[in-house]
Amino acid sequence: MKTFQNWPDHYPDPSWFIHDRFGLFIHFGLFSIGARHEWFMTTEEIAPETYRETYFDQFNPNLFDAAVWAQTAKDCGVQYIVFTTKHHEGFALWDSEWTDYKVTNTPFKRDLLAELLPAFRDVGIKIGLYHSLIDWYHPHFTIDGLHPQRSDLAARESNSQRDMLIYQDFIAGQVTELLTQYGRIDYMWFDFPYSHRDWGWSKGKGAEDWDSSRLEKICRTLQPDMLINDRLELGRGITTPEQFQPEKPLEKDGLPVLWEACQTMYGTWGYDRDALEWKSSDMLVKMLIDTVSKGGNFLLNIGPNPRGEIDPRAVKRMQAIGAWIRLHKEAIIDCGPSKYPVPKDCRYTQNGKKLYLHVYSYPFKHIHLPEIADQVRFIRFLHDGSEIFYRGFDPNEVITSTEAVIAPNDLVVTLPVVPPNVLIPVLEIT
Ligand code: H79
Repeated sequence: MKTFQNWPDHYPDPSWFIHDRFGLFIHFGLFSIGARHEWFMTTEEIAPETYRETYFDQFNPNLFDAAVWAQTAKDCGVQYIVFTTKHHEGFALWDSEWTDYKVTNTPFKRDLLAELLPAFRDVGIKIGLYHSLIDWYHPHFTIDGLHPQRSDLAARESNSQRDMLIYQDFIAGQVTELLTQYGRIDYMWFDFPYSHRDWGWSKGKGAEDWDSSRLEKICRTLQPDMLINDRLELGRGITTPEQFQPEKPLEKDGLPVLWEACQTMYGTWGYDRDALEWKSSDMLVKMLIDTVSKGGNFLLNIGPNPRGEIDPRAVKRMQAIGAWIRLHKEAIIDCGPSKYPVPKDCRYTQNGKKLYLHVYSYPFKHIHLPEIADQVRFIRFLHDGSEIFYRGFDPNEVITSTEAVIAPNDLVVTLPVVPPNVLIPVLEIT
């Protein structure tokens, strides 16, 4: 097994995660009804009681069909999901015994999680659970700079009556339910905005506040094979940069790091009706490739609407990505970075001896591939399997040739003038 700086020996084998490379994040909750930034409870300083009065009785996603979500995800080519069991707002999407602020008490009545997970397992997609360490609803969660009531002095004074030890039992209890009553869980994704601990009038919270060691122990005991992200802030677990593509493979102390790029389609995570910055399908596929070329997983987010349907704008992108993946799976799944110098506007991914060149910007007929000639026997387009001609160094070449002189271990491939009809063309180099 490969060694990663953030994956200790006593943690379970993460091979499936590295193999799978592509997951789907799903953000769903009361915030979906607000249809704007999923943090609006905080940014608009809406008190928990007001938020509950406004949205709780409106939660009724009666078009929700777990099988449809699962099939849409399957057709998109994702291998695992991460689903929000509880976001910062504190609303539970399963039938928790620890709270009455839960899906089964809304007009919807059904245990959404209990329907969701089997549907995804049925189509062969693995299960990750997102769970927020922050809870803006729980009466014992102390008010801090990220809390909706941060500027409400009377509310802040209530901190003297709030006891995080009680909250610790609550979150431990809820996590225990999730890991005992819903079958095999493959991945636990705790959330805390760790880069924003000093936001607002007081410091945010950290590992001591929710007793991360206890939560980790619960995970390790109840689901020994389950992977876990690093937001318990214990210095281990999968690193999960949000809406940020690193420049090169992540490493720490000279060792590679297990990591996952978490990306949105339009900048926020929940259903955001009026979002303007929708990324194109082309850009999303490029981000997927870029991530794998740097040794990471790509976790692409959707925010279903309050009727329980995936927005057509998201479905369109998922279908386009799926169409690309159908023809280019080999260049993503089980692939990682390559050591060869990469040509301009391209990315390499590699699986063993198979090398894949992803062509982001279609060139003027030729691409120069440095330092690779001695490795190459055949080059073809991946999408249709057709042969691509290439030439290498020729000691007898006349310098006045109209073609560039090629360095000894370099190759030049000749692409057809008319680009193939795929989002990103890929050359398979063997
Ligand atoms: O669940 C998604 C986000 O809601 C959550 N994590 C992902 C997976 C997340 N939490 N924090 N952050 C993302 C980044 C924090 C941004 C903040 Fe802000 C800056 C919080 C407060 C200032 C953004 C801007 C939210 C409110 C204002």
